[in-house]
This record gives sequence, C-alpha cells and structure tokens, in this order.
Amino acid sequence: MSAAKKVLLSPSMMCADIAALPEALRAFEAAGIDYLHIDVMDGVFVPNLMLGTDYARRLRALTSIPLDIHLMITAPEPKIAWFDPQPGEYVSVHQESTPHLHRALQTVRASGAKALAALNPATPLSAIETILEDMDGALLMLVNPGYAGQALIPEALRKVADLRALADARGLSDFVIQVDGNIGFSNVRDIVGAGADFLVLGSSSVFTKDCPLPEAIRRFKDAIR
Ligand code: S6P
Ligand code: MG
Repeated sequence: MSAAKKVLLSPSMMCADIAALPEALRAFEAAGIDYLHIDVMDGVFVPNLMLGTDYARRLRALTSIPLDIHLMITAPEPKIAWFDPQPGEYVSVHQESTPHLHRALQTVRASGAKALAALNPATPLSAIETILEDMDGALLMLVNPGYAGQALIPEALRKVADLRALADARGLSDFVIQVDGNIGFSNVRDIVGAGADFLVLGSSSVFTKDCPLPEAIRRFKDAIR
C-alpha cells in the first residue's frame, strides 16, 4: 500500500488580522504550516483590491514559511517578475486572465517557483487539459474569486475528482490540486477525499472568529485526519 499523500496547508493572509501578524506567523511556524497564501487582486480581474508586491517581500523577511501567490490580475505575464518568485514557492495564474496561459506558466517556472493554473468555478477542465504536463498543478476555485467568507459552489467541487482522475491517467503523480474557498471543518474530509492535496484556509477554518488561531489550526488538522 502506498503512503498517504501529504496534504499541504496554506492560510489565506488576507484573512489575517494585521495587528496580530507576528503572533499569527509564530503560530503557523509552530504548527508546521506549509505555505502562506497571498491573494493578489487588482480591482479589474476581480472586484476587489488586495495584497501586493511589498506585502510579499515583507512577509518573506518575517518568516521562513514559503509563499503561495495567487494572482487575480489582468495581463499577468509581465507582473510575475514583480513578485520576485523564489524556488520553493508557488505562483498561480488564472486561465481567464490571459490568452497565453502556457507562456505565463513558463514564466513562473523560469523564475524557479512552481506554477499552478487557476480556474474559476465556471471554467471547465478542458481549458487546461492539453497542457497539464507543463504545470505543477492546478488551483480550483470553489467560490468566485474576490472575497473571503463566501459559500462554496458545489458544482465547482465536482472538478476536483475529475482533475485527479485526469492527472492520474496521464501518470502525473506529483500533480497538486489546490482548492480555495469556504474550506471548513465539516467539508474538508470530502474535499481531500475527492483528490485535493493543497488547501487554502480562510475565515471558514483557521481564521474563524469562534476560536483562537492555534486552537483553530489544531481543530482543522484533527478534522482532516
Ligand atoms: C478569494 C481568495 C481566497 C480567500 C479564501 C478565504 O478570492 O482567493 O483565497 O481568501 O477563500 O477563505 P474562506 O474560508 O473565507 O472562503
Ligand atoms: Mg486565493
């Protein structure tokens, strides 16, 4: 029997209280959190403005946890370098944000970071299936991008199992499937069971108002087991 695949955890930093940022980073380090999810929004591709290049640069100076940069921006190709992606980090680019997704993913990989193709809930897997071999994985949005605190769109979840089957059929054993949006204590087992192995954690889990961050991380890890 093969060993269970590690599930990567990536808290969404747009949900973090900026006044308690150092404490949050220490809690993530103590808990062995794998990545920090940086939501970059330009007010054009999505109807919100969030996190930029300076935030990513400062965060790298404050913690050794690698970044997972989610670009929700128009014309992403020239802007990828602005974030100075590092080996060991992930950068995701939305298929809907560029007519040249393959080139954008190549730009990410040339920087040394890993490249994910991001898909909105309404975008079918056929938009990326021809180039699966040229990416490190995909980011499947379970909510429409733009805001935290939204309800999961069940139809979007169906793509997780389909994409895992497609990647397996191609022999892509290292292909990661990141999911983002409304992942919580009660639905995470089903989401991981469907084949997701990289989870973005926001207001539905570790940043829930119901309990302190270290306890919420513990509860979430218990929920996956
Ligand atoms: C949404 C963004 C996400 C959110 C995350 C928050 O556009 O890409 O990363 O920050 O969905 O999680 P939750 O649990 O509040 O949906
Ligand atoms: Mg995100």
